[in-house]
Amino acid sequence: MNDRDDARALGDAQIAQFIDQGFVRIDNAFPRELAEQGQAIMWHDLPCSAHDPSTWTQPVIRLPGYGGEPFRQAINTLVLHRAFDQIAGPGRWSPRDNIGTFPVRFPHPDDPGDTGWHVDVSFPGDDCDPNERHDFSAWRVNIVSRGRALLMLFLFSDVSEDDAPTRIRVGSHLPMARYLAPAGAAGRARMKLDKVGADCEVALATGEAGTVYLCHPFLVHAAQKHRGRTPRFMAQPSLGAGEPYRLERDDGAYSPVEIAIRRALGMG
Ligand SMILES: O=C(O)CCC(=O)C(=O)O
Repeated sequence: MNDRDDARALGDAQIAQFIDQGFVRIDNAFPRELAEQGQAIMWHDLPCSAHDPSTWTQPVIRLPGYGGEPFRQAINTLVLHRAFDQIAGPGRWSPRDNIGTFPVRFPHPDDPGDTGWHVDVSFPGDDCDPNERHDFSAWRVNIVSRGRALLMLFLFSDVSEDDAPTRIRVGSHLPMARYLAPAGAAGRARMKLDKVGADCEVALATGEAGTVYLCHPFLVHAAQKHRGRTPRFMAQPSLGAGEPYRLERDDGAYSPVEIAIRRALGMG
């Protein structure tokens, strides 16, 4: 391995997979001990007991954003920073200390009511109230993913197929780019994405605690009901943008996120 390889977290096949499929899974992206410490903090904040399933009376509880340790360390490991450089491009993402919210999913017979196919929105439209901090219903996404470099899934518990892994439409970032392109810089809000990528295979975001999925911001995904035995802890922070993505570059230094969008639009 030479010096250049040393600074790479992902191999060429993983980068190619990201471009084609819209995501890459990184095992051991952060230490399991940090996931365990994070879970302990969250159990303290939850209105139920880790040791008594009879107290798990709701299918999902959304915990508010977490910052500080151990969350800050989990989102800032060397391997992740190197992968962000490789996927989003150096200077095109901004580091974050806060890991955001956790939709904690519990084994429960009720439908959680939040399992629709979607992409995560990334910037407020002109019609949004600048003082409103919780209502994202009119937020937008545009063809250069203004404000969002990546979608990320951070597993803070072991997630098997039954433990409500996030569903991913493999390769759906490509039709999603074609859906966004005609809307230009203004982008789209209040999108109904049931049909976008509906013919794509579905992958499940499973893995051990410490696994991270780096996803193209246009990847269509959805939650699902928990059918297992152990509550699922997963954060889904955005990676904020640094220098905005661009679809035309004189030097041709496109990042894999940009390459995927260009390919979808027949530009590269
Ligand atoms: O909980 C999940 O598996 C995904 C949740 C999600 O995508 C969301 O809340 O935006």
